[in-house]
Amino acid sequence: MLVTFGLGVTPCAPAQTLCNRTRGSVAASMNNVSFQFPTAMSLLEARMRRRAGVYTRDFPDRPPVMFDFTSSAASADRALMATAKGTKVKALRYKETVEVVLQNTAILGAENHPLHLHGFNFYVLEQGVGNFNAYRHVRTYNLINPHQRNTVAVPAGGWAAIRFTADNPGMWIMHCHLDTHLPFGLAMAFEVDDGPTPDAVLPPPPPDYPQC
Ligand SMILES: *[C@@H]1O[C@H](CO)[C@@H](O)[C@H](O)[C@H]1NC(C)=O
Ligand SMILES: [Cu+2]
Repeated sequence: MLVTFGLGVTPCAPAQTLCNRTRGSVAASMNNVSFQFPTAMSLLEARMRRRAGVYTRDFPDRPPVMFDFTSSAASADRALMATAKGTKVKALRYKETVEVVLQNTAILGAENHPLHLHGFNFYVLEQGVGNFNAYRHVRTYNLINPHQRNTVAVPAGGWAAIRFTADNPGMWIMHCHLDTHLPFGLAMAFEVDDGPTPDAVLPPPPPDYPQC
């Protein structure tokens, strides 16, 4: 996957105070989706109950629009700032190998974001400044002894390539660990299938699990 992330703008919600009616409010997004936390129930509960309408499985593998992600022109381009909202997950098969190139954008200013993945450790294969370029950068991947992490501070205006094996069934959020960026929507989630054996199936919550 190629996942762009950074700041943007969403229109004000009808009842939203402290929002500039003409310009909208600051948001953040991954692949142009500003993550909306579900309110009816958690993602994990919706997965368990197979409840429709809480999330969708259409988190995109690529940014919907390709542009010069880290250029100063992108930082002030109002056409790029608008961000869609959604509660979208990427569905993964059990034990699928996942490579994600995390690409910061300069929209409203490039910034260092510590991206954290729940449920897995990943390998950091390579990182750099500017735009990721598959022709130049894939051959520089460290496939011998890469660092294993659960958080990567992607360089401001740069990128990091990570890999992990989806061997942990469940619903796992990947998000910016700067606390203010999480409600802005700098998040997405992976939905990982159960595996073929009983020890690879996520058990249901215990009967006495506290209710919200
Ligand atoms: C993001 O989505 C919004 C709303 O659908 C759209 O107007 C905008 O052009 C998109 N921007 C990018 C960079 O994909
Ligand atoms: Cu951030």
